[in-house]
Amino acid sequence: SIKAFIFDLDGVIVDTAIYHYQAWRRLANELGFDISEEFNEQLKGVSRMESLDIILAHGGLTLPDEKKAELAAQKNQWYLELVSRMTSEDILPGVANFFSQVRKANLLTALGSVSKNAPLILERIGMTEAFYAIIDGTKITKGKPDPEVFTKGAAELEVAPAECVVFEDAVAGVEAGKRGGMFVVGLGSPEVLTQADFVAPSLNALTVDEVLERFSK
Ligand code: B16
Ligand code: MG
Repeated sequence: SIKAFIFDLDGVIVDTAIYHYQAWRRLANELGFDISEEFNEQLKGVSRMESLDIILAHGGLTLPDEKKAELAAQKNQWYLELVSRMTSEDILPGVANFFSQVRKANLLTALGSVSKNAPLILERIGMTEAFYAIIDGTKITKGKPDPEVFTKGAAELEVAPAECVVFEDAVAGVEAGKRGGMFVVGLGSPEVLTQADFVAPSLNALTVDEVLERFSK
């Protein structure tokens, strides 16, 4: 039976993708090219350095590692300026209600985010206490679509992967959950999140009972 829900952060609990995009775009512009919002889609759920590599390739640039570290740090500084203004108002619609149902159902909760800034964001929005386990970018060696971020979450909760449901908005994240042996609810479009067990537009469109019924055998 299902014992735990594991949540992605960006795109599920909050929408920080827009801040990542603004900061990466500022960096690309300084380097002499631009990135579109559509291009930004492929950066969702991908680690900071991997994102930088994708952006530099898009701009046709090859740079030494020291320069890349400098650029990633600059982007993060701009990103943090945006994140530091976040409050509980930035929690996505339906999240608070969904979490109160999760508590009533006595389910365990974990965060599975590749972001090194995840703990800071949870503090800003006042949701640190909503998670029994927090797995972030500092605790993993491989980003999504590797399942590490989710399997570590299950291990910390002391539950089996088959007892977990992952909530994910990114293609790489859905793949990570499936590779980890978990049930995956995709949040977004079914045409995009084809590997998910089922897809809903957002947590606002779901009830905990509905999710549990889908995966009860
Ligand atoms: P940081 P998630 C991911 O968060 C973002 O989707 C992705 O765009 C970002 O590059 C990555 O975190 C790393 O973030 O630079 O803050 O360490 O979707 O796994 O919650
Ligand atoms: Mg996400």
